Amino acid sequence: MARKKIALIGSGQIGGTLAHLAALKEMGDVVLFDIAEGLPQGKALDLAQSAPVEGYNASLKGANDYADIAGADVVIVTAGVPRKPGMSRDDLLGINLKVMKSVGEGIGKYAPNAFVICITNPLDAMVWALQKFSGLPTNMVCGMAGVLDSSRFRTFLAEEFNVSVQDVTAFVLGGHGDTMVPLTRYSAVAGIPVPDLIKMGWSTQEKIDQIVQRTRDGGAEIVGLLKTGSAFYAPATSAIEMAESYLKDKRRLLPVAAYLTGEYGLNDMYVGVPVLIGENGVEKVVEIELQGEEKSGFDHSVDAVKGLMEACINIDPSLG
Ligand code: A3D
Repeated sequence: MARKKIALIGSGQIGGTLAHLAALKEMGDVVLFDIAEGLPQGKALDLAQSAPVEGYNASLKGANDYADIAGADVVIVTAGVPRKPGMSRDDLLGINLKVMKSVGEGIGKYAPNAFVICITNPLDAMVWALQKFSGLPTNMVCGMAGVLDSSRFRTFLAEEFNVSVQDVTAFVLGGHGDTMVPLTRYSAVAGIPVPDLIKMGWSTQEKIDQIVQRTRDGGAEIVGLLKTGSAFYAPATSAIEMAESYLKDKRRLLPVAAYLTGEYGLNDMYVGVPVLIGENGVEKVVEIELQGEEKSGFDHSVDAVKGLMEACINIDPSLG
């Protein structure tokens, strides 16, 4: 049986980490693509030289030509620019929209059967534009944000409760921005919901509110520390989890920026919702009943994403 092929569009901080993880996990052969000449080739060669030590079997190749991604089973897109201190994700829209056009066309031409995961920010608007530019089916194009945001939430909750991160589950929905919606009611330690843990005296509402805010600001906290770019280890790991669910038909239920056709009362847009990822890509959008502040928070987040989509249409009317 031929090995699977993983194409990574963008070979920067996240792209390089994705390649390393995909190789270590023997997910398939890896092609690193970038417009920067030498960067993908250099990273591919460096990673290939780690294979004898690690003992993994995967070919790694760097490329500046889209023809090299031909036949990819999974494509993960990180092409574009990341944030610097003081910038919001939305400030990246103008530059990254142009990048999505060339990337979408390249994928549409050379990897039309791939499962595509977009990571480029501002995420929800970029994955929407990428799907349109690529022409791929909407169930095969999705965005990574919720797995990362939920993982940040889980990390902080595990610290607060002083329990293993393995026992903490959490959901963060909505757009990947300052308006994202960490759902405390659906977050739990070994099945015990966070509101019950507060009643049991494990924490206070005030502390949980601070954790919710730290989760929302999780990306900015790292940008502020790094100063030269944004987070890359956890974003890469999160996208790999989604890719594995597709390649191995794991049927994981994950928070993902998915295309909506009436779910949550929304149409023709991408936003973070729980979905099932299996061999057919995004197989199902799970509609949970949002209450009170959850609903108003989600609506507010959706409005922010719609505003970004409008800004995209103003720049490129073909998206309208
Ligand atoms: P970086 O290390 O700068 O890598 C981006 C790469 O894209 C660079 O190597 C560029 O040369 C390359 N590139 C630029 N234009 C093109 C093009 N037209 N075609 C192909 N490659 C191109 O950034 P990074 O890896 O740190 O971040 C990548 C993106 O992910 C940024 O937009 C970040 O904002 C975003 N990001 C998203 C999340 C989410 O949770 C959604 C988290 C962290 C970062």
